[in-house]
Amino acid sequence: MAVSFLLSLSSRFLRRSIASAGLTSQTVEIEDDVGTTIHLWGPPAPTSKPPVLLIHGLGPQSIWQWRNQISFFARDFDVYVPDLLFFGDSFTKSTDRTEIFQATCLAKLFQKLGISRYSIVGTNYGGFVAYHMAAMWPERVEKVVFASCAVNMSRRDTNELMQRAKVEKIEDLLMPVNATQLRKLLAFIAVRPPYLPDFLLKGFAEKLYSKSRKEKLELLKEVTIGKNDTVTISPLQLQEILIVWGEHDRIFPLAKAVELEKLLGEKTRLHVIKNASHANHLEQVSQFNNVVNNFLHGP
Ligand SMILES: *[C@@H]1O[C@H](CO)[C@@H](O)[C@H](O)[C@H]1NC(C)=O
Ligand SMILES: *[C@@H]1O[C@H](CO)[C@@H](O)[C@H](O)[C@H]1NC(C)=O
Ligand SMILES: *[C@@H]1O[C@H](CO)[C@@H](O)[C@H](O)[C@H]1NC(C)=O
Ligand SMILES: CC(=O)N[C@H]1CO[C@H](CO)[C@@H](O)[C@@H]1O
Repeated sequence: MAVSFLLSLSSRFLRRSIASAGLTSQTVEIEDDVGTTIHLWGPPAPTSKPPVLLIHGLGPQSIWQWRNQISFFARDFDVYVPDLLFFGDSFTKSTDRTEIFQATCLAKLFQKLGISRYSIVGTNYGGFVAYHMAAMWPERVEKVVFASCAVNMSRRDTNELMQRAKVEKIEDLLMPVNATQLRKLLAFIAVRPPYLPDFLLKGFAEKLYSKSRKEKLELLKEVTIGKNDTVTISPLQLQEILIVWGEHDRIFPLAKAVELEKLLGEKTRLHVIKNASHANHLEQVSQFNNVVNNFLHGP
């Protein structure tokens, strides 16, 4: 486990496996006046396969987070894996740090790529972005998968999470800087976290969020979802929606998923993955992939 985990963190290893799935590294200027550049992995040109966008969460680089999905979905879909702003090689000169701005930039990206209709799979923070894309452009977004993402969270959920984690600031859990903090985060996102010695965890923690850390903290602070005492989102009426959740998720408890299923509307269904936590797409890979694949292929 530890060996494959370490190997997968190697950029060269990751890039080779992504390249063998037919994806290339691309950089697209979104708006010259604001200075927004998005880096993504995707097919060199659109094919006849349906496009699917995988949006990563807070954490390591996008292709690491989706490393067990990319090749699998690339068989039947045109898979696009963007880096959200201030992750990987994407950045902006704009001072807007909301997830709504991330959603707007991704929508512009796909317009520029000439892709008019696509499905989205978003995990964690990426699900917040997916929600806004689906709500703002229902004619472009076909199906949506919310993977471990409580778009119906309120300030109370955030407070309860901080209590569970015994932290005073949410970034002390979600953006660890040392081995102790990263070990805690791993225990929150995986049922069986990989065992890694402190010196390695320290190295990862130092590397993980050091690039653009200031801006990433601003992103966390400016998320509009979960800032209010009441839920602020409305149901998505037009899309088929799949919610995928780990039974033992300690970031967003399963009860949120059950509430979310009710909230989002009639076209929503929930799949619970047993013996898995927040990072269930990495913990129970084949179940996650099959469930999402069936949903994307479905009517
Ligand atoms: C880890 O970092 C946090 C926040 O900076 C700090 O409070 C804590 O003492 C650190 N822990 C160790 C073991 O260095
Ligand atoms: C928060 O909720 C209140 C009503 O409880 C509403 O007036 C306000 O606009 C909401 N804020 C956001 C950012 O949605
Ligand atoms: C739960 O999953 C872990 C791997 O994440 C595995 O090691 C363990 O055997 C599983 N337990 C059960 C009861 O299936
Ligand atoms: C925090 C919050 O408002 N959560 C909501 C999530 O969705 C359910 C179902 O509609 C609501 O009952 C919750 O209040």
